Amino acid sequence: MNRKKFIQSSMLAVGGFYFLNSTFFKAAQPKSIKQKEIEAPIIIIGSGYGGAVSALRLCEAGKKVLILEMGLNWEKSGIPFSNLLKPGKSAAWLRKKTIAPFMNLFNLTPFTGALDRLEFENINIWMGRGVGGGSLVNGGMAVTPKETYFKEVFPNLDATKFYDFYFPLARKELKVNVIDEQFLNDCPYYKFTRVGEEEAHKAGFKTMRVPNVYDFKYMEKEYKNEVPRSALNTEVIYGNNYGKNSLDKTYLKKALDTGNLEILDLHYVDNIKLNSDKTYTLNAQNINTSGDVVAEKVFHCKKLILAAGTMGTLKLLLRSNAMNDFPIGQKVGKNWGNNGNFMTGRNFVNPLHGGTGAQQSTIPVGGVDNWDDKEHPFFTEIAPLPMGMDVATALYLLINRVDKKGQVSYDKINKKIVLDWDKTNTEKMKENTDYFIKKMNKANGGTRAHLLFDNGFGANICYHPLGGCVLGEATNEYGKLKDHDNLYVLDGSLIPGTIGVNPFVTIVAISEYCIENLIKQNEFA
Ligand code: FAE
Repeated sequence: MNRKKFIQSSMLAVGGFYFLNSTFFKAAQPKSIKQKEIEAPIIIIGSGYGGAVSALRLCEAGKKVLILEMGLNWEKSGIPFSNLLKPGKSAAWLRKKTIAPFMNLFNLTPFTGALDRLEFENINIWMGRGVGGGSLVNGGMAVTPKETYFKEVFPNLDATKFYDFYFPLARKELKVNVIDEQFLNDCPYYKFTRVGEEEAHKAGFKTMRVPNVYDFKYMEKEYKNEVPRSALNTEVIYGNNYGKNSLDKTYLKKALDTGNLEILDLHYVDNIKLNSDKTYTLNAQNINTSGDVVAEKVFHCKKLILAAGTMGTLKLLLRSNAMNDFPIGQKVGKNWGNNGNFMTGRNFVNPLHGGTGAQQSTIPVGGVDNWDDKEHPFFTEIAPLPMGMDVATALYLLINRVDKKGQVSYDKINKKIVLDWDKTNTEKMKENTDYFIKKMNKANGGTRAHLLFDNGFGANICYHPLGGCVLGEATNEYGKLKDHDNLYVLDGSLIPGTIGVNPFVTIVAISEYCIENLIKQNEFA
């Protein structure tokens, strides 16, 4: 085949061939499926944080980059995101029911929505799908880790360089800002934060203001009804139509503006092959918004960056290894963690004074910082619960240390990834949660929210999967995968399972550090 032409199309036999390759999508009209061969110098799989950072820096260096993203380009599609009270197209990735952490009472018509959930025996993992990856659905909390913990997690990195340069750079590019204290004190939509902080203080905990990428000036205008509402209209985990500086508005926009980036959305990469000339062949499926395969595509590239998110990258590596003898070292799949995520809640919170508020902003701005407590180290977000009525319930997402790491592997027979993770991995997290809830209730009244999760303990809720392809272990010091000359991993899988706070600022900082050095070393020359 001629690989010189940038784009070539050819009709190939389908039928049996297609079904062998397919993982979970179905063919729209099998007879009409075309197989296309496409060549690009640099391909990035995934358009989340790691992918967006790599794309921008490579494009700025004058390189032509192609991003393959399985989710939809929401901005281009013109399809609005739905809110929590009226879930629609964006609410779930090809599901018949919503997949929020609880209260999934809504039926859906399957659509390539922005929120996806991977289900394992002892843990469910949520992630974003679409151009912008997790930035489309996350709470925007932009937290820089504590320097002492960063040093513990990454003993080989120059922490001073990170705190002086890469973290500030990440915050600037992501447009991180902080809510105005007066607005926070006055706005009824932040009663849940005010109550949460007062109660935490009463219980003897320290609180902290949490920065965010949501534009708080925009939110102030929302409140005054000067602009369309988003955070104040229960929009968040199914996407925000306004206000949030997701990656499509920051890194990806800048990269596209260089003219060097092309993004193909609704392109799912199923597996990768390493060719004898050290280039890569990618087998991909172009789907429509119902999940039907409309074209089988084969991409060829000299340089490949895996930025499919922790679970996506691990699946690609492990599946390609099982299918194509794709070389991966012993360390791939090891050192995985849930970033200590543990969800919990309290009922009968502030019942005599209007509970936590009937109207709540979806953007968290407060947290309890108990990290320095030797016995019970944790950080917890004071999370909103915007149900459209006051339920006098406080919701918390704790972030703990991960004392016992998990492992990801591939089950060849059932063709799926397997996660070695059970109750023993979350024991200490549960103990911390119990301690926190008891202390809060003792000082303020209230009960553990027994009807939520498993009797109030959400050990199985994970928003922050990290690790499995750890920097300096499975890769070299800048993310180049061991045993490869032309493949790099740049996403959450580089972080060894824990970072002590919400992770995207760290993912961006690490990606900036890696891509800068890879470019300096002429890896993409
Ligand atoms: P990610 O952003 O997940 O991007 C990976 C991309 O690759 C996605 O767009 C996928 O669709 C795409 N992809 C995967 N597999 C394939 C394939 N085979 N072919 C083509 N494309 C593929 O990766 N973090 C914070 O710091 N603050 C928060 O407030 C926060 N809130 C969160 C709330 C929710 C509900 C969730 C789910 C996550 C939250 N996170 C938060 C976590 C954060 O979004 C996550 O750590 C990052 O998005 C991970 O970034 P990556 O670059 O690793």
